This record gives sequence, C-alpha cells and structure tokens, in this order.
Amino acid sequence: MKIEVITLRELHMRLKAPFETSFGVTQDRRILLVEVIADGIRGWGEVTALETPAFNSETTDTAWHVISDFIAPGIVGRTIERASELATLTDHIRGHEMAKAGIENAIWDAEARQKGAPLSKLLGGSLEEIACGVSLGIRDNPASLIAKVEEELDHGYQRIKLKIKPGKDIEFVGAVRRSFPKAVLSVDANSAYRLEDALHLKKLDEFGLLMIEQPLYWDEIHSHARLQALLETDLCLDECISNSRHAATAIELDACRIINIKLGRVGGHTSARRVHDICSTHGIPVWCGGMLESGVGRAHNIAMSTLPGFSLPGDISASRRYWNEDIIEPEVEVTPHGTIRVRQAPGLGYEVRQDAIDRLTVRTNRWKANIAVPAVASHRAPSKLEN
Ligand code: OSB
Ligand code: MG
Repeated sequence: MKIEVITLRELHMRLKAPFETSFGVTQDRRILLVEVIADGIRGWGEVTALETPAFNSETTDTAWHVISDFIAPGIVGRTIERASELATLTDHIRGHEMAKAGIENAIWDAEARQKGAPLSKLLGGSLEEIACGVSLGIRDNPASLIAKVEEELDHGYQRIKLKIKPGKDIEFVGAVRRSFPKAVLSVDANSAYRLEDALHLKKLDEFGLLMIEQPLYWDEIHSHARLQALLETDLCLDECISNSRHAATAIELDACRIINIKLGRVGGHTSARRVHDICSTHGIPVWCGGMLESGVGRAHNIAMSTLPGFSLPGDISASRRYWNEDIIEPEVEVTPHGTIRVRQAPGLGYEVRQDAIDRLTVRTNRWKANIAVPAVASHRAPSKLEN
C-alpha cells in the first residue's frame, strides 16, 4: 500500500448537551479527522484528543502540531504492507498516542476496504453484535440523575456509568442504586481522588458496582494497587494505560481487575490489540471506552469491540445521544436490547458524509506523495499544504 495523500481536517461539532466530568464541561468539540488515500483507496480515522489537556496531556492542537510537523511528513509517500506497520514507523515519536492513532486507524480502514473485508474481521474480531452502555455526566442533583438513568435503561442500555467527583459521589450513586436495585452500575472519577480518600471511596462498596474507573492519579498505576487492596469493588484503569506494557504492569501489581481500552489513548488498533491480548491471557475483562467521538471514531470503536475479550458493555452509544447530525451514513443505532449490530460492509462499514464534513471543517492540511494522484482519488484539488 502506497500512502499517496493524507488530509487532516478540524471540524467543529456541538454536542446536544454539555457533558460534565470531574475535570470540566465539554460541549463544543473540535474534532480532527484523518483521511488517507493509499493505492487510490480512501480510509478514515479520528483523533480522540479533547480540547484541553485535562483527560490526558494531548489536545486538539497538540495533535494537529504532531501530525502536521512529524507524523504526516514522515509517512506520506511510503509503501507499507499493512497498517500494523505504522506503529513501528512512528515509534520514535514519544507519547502523542491519540495523534498516532488517528493516522494508523485511517490506514487500517483503507487496508480493510482494499481487501474488501470489514475492519472488524481484519482486526481479528468475531462478535457480530456488541454490548453497549452509556456514560452519564455529572448532574446538579440526584433527582435529575435518576431521571436520566431511567431514560437510558428504557432505551435498553446494558450498563450505566455515572461520572463522579468529590461532593457528587456517595449521595448520587446511593440514590441511583436505591431507585434501580438491579441495574448494572459503574462509576468513573477521572482521577479526582487521592489515596488518602480510600476510606471515603470504600463507601462505594455497598452499592454493588461493576467497577470504579480511574479514581486516582491519571498517570500512576502503583497507588491504584494500594487502593484495590482496600476495596471490594473492582477497579478499572482508563487514563493510566497508554500501551500493553502499562497493562502488564497494572495486572502484575493487581492495580485493577478490569481495563478500559480506548483506541486513541493506546495509539491505535495495533496497540489496542496487544492490550486486549495481554488482558485475555490474564483473564482480565476489557471494554471499549469513548471520548465523545464523531461517527468515524465510533465506527472504529465498534470494529475493535468485536475482539473476543470485549466481554463487558462499552461506552459506545447511538449517534443520536450526542449529535443532532452525525457525519457517517447510516448513523450508529442501538437495538432495544442495548446492542449494536456490526455492519459487514468493507472497512468501517459506514460511509463518511462528505457534504457534512465540508460544511463543518474549519481548517485543512494536506500532504501528497511526489506522484500523480489519480483524479478520482481526491475530491478537491490537493495542494501541498492548505491552511
Ligand atoms: O473517562 O471515559 C472517560 C468522555 C470524555 C473524556 C473521558 C471519558 C468520557 C466518557 C464518555 O466517559 C464516553 C462516551 O464517549 O460516551
Ligand atoms: Mg474513563
């Protein structure tokens, strides 16, 4: 596969409602999309960095910089056998997993389309229907949270995750648990607590939660091991797992008993597969995390979630929960029993809506190999660098 053209776009998309986590409120998304053309075949990827460095250290702008100045110039014009080689080509760039994943995943989509195979199959996935849960942002009061939980359970979602932070935790989770004694519930603190809060967090044990996600430092595994030893509830790590070595460390230290895999956070499909495999070897269940993605990122998440170790419901919900208008066709839909049926068309299995993308794009960068690009392969006259 010769990588002929890479196009990076920033899109502005507004979430239907503000989403509050322990680190802040998000509503206006600045989404980066990567489009590659390899051997005349187009593939799409999404960079899942947020606008601020509050989840991890990447942002929309750091990813724009790293892709524009380091990744894209280094790979355009190269010929590779398969998308899995990308990780080696970008290995010299420290960190910036989300930037790398945007590019690598676009090439995975192109490779799958070239082979006429669904991306899920190329990745080694086997599930044809995947289980879905929702992540609910922090709300003003328990009553409004309970109303939201009821609505999502009615839609069929199989697991409800509640975002928590100090002051909006025990009371809120307890109220939801009393209203829905049998619901599968989990919580996600996005690193809002410290090890000294262990006795406070231990109060969550009485609610029979499926897991407590990333309670402590975003980049620290060891303190989670100390906390896990004090709690009955399983811990799940999110922020502090950026690759399979981190996963191996966390498992060895018993820092968690569940791992959330986010494609962007671990640097793309190749690394995600390694994390998945290590977890499977050790009997650690995994599930797919979300980053308020557009349809492109959502479609990649669905493909990844078909790997056999994804035994818990992911944060992959219907397009319409987040967007008035998604940028893929058809939109992601969830069945009344809280699943997504995996589409079997080649690549992502969804088509990207060029009209919507053109309308939402606020800036574009493009790189092309020093060869004639077939006219059919590009929807606009490519220039070396557009800004
Ligand atoms: O920690 O899982 C998280 C959204 C933004 C940043 C971090 C997280 C989240 C979510 C949303 O929980 C999941 C989704 O996209 O539905
Ligand atoms: Mg999380």
